[in-house]
Amino acid sequence: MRRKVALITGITGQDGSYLAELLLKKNYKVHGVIRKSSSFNTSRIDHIYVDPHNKTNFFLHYGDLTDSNSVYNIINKIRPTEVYNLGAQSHVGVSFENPEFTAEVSGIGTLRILEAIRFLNMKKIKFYQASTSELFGETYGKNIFNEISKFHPKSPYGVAKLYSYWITSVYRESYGLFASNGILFNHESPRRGETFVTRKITRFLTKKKLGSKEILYLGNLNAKRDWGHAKDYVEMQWRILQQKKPDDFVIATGKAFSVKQFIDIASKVLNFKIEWKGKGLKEQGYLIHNNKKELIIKIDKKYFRPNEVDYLKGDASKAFKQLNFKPKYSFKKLVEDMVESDLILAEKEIH
Ligand code: NAP
Ligand code: F7E
Repeated sequence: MRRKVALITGITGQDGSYLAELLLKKNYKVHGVIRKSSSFNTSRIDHIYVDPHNKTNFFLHYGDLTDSNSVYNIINKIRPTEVYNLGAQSHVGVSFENPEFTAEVSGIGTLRILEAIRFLNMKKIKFYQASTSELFGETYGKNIFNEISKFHPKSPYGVAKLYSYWITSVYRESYGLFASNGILFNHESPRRGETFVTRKITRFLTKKKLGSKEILYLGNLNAKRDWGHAKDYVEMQWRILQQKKPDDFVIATGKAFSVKQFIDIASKVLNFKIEWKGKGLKEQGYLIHNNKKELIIKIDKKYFRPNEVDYLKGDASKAFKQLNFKPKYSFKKLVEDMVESDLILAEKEIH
């Protein structure tokens, strides 16, 4: 049997880096697509990179999801057995500022890969699409979403991903491709981008622990999300492609916490106590320590989105049953992992 060869778009991102590690451990040859950038963008994968002049199972290729030729050429050259499409403009807030770019990358980018697979007649490739809980958006009175819930995206990002979800399904049904969607709810880790709310909070609080004088400006503190750990979730991406048949799966923890609750729990890990005062745009967070009160968290309107998704909680029953999904990280363990890692980073930055 041919050795498994994976192609990962978005390999420099949070999930791409964990997935690459996982697949290397499983003895895959792993190829990743990286974008040309004027400054280094490979910090999450530097530890697994080996100069290709030496023996390695890990290879990087310049390409871009907005460039059909690069997508086609890479797939043609590598002839992967599995393709994980994790590349995206993945920031919901930014998608309102760059909607067209978001559509090109997070929507049409998926079509470019599927078309390359079809043109090359590589029907044996297994294709994974990184779909998202942002497909849901509106609750319609329900407090939990599964594979058959109604979609109603609320951002250009959500709409771009909706296109990707459906084109994946259409190529599966029309051309018999092994093409599956993982509808993943929020997942975080010490490698989460620093402009996503969880990492923004853990970076801030850990620097505060070491004496920083900064103030944290946030948007909607009452938004609730179903937060899991990226390490648990990339394992499910792999398992989705190991199924006998292509299919779509929700991956979620089934528990939702607010941004404010995330702050409270992260603070507790650092032996901090936060006192909340005021309401709405006037809400403020005070750090209580040594009998002193310090104003450390304020609201800034600019972090609200034009259309907010207030509440997301997932029902992953199908994944629990079919993929034997058993997350290793609870919400508390996830927060602890992020805080502990950012504390080490903050200490390094000081010295
Ligand atoms: P991330 O950290 O933002 O990583 C995104 C990756 O996409 C980066 O490697 C980025 O490259 C790459 N990328 C951006 N534009 C590209 C382009 N034009 N061509 C090729 N690659 C491009 O995202 P993540 O959190 O790992 O998420 C992975 C995937 O899952 C994304 O598709 C995301 O939308 C989806 N998703 C994420 C979550 C979550 O909670 N994390 C939940 C559901 C779905 P650079 O490093 O060069 O920017
Ligand atoms: O926001 C609120 C914000 O940007 C979470 C992406 O991985 O998960 C992610 O999208 C919540 C939202 O993630 C700030 O309004 C408050 O309600 O961390 P986030 P997201 O929008 O849920 C989904 C599943 C994906 O697919 C996406 O790719 O927190 N919030 N204050 C804030 N958010 C940010 N970023 N910054 C704030 O200051």
